[in-house]
Amino acid sequence: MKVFVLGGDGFCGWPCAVNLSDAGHDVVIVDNLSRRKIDVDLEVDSLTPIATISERLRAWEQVGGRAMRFVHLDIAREYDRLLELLRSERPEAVVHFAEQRAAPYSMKSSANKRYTVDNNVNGTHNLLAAIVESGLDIHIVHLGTMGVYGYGSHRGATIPEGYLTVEVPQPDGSRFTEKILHPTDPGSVYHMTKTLDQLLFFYYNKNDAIRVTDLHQGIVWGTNTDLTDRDPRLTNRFDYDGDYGTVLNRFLMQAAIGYPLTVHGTGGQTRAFIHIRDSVKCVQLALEHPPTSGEKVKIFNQMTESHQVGELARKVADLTGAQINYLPNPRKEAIENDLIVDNRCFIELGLRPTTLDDGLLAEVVDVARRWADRCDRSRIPCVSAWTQRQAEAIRATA
Ligand code: NAD
Ligand code: USQ
Repeated sequence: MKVFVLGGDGFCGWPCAVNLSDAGHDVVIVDNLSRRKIDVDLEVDSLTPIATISERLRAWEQVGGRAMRFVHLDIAREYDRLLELLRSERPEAVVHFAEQRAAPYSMKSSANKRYTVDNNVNGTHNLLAAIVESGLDIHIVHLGTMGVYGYGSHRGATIPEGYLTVEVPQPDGSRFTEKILHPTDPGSVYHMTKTLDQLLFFYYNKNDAIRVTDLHQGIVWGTNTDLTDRDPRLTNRFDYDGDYGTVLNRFLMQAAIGYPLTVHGTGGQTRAFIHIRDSVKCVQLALEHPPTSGEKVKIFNQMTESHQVGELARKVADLTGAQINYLPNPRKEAIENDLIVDNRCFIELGLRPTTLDDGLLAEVVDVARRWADRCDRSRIPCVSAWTQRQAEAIRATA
């Protein structure tokens, strides 16, 4: 099928595009390369050296991959070009990764907050409006986040896949049951944009019968897939800095360079995780099992296991001998939370999860060790504070 991969030059999007191409789909990558420009502005680089998008596409063809095309387009700002592209190419599906995805980056300043909201909400809305205006029946597969459910206490309840069944009391004492979108509880401006995306999908699905699969993805760890490992020019990015690096990959890189693992607070925060290889498989499964016409938004929890941050640090320390440093938390978040997640949809579709205990931690340590000399240690601390209070606590211990 013809598929657009919006944000196909990014960390999750690039291995996904390559995988879909390998599976026989006709892939068009649409990206404004903003992530590469943010690296330049932040004066930091991916730990792994990454080739330009043209070199990536050439390398993919040279290793025998089906040719992919690239369109340089900003989906949040270039509505007319996006509409024209949909009309001329007539894709059957669009995989939407094209958002500013870092919570700390979104909290750095009011300029960053406004950029994240403008970029993410406009981008998603432009896509929906353009699909309606094109008159085409295009399935959207969107990368959302587990963070829409929030990380307060769920009091031991299992987080369902998107919808919660509630009982509503009536004045006469009777009750009716209804399935509603699970209440949202975002923990950053970035996460908030994902909860707004959810509402946009709900509305356009109801009003225009747009078919949408929203993937509530956990934190992605790992770097490469078997396909991006085929040639150094296909290598995926590895973010380790305080703004874009995510917790497990950061710990693995820190262990590799002998930097004490940066646990925020007590490390009692529990989060959901998924390996990049499984992320790529899930997107393919979602694409190949679209909602039927008239079906409400399909929501899958795209995660394979939950862990506490402190427990992850201890695992990495046991594996590598790293020291652990408990730091004042720059974020305003619960000190500790439970997280029990229903992920049956993907398991029933045949996903066989790659777990942390499969020895892959060691594999990532190898990636991190290999490129350790590219690390700028001064960019490791997380300095983006959620409020003045957190900023003062960080300053006091600096
Ligand atoms: P990334 O920043 O590496 O990739 C995003 C890509 O989208 C970049 O190539 C960027 O240039 C492009 N982009 C951003 N705004 C755009 C615009 N307006 N027009 C065109 N292109 C634009 O991020 P990622 O880690 O690959 O994340 C991709 C998606 O997956 C995001 O929506 C993110 O919220 C979601 N997600 C990521 C993780 C994770 O751990 N990385 C976890 C859960 C969900
Ligand atoms: N953390 C540390 N030490 C660090 C970095 C982070 O203790 O050095 C803690 C944070 O305080 C937080 C947790 O680890 O409690 C997760 O932080 P993270 O940066 O790994 O993940 P997060 O900000 O939630 O964002 C990432 C992606 C985002 C995606 C989200 C999925 O950047 O795009 O949506 O994971 S989820 O976490 O399931 O919401």
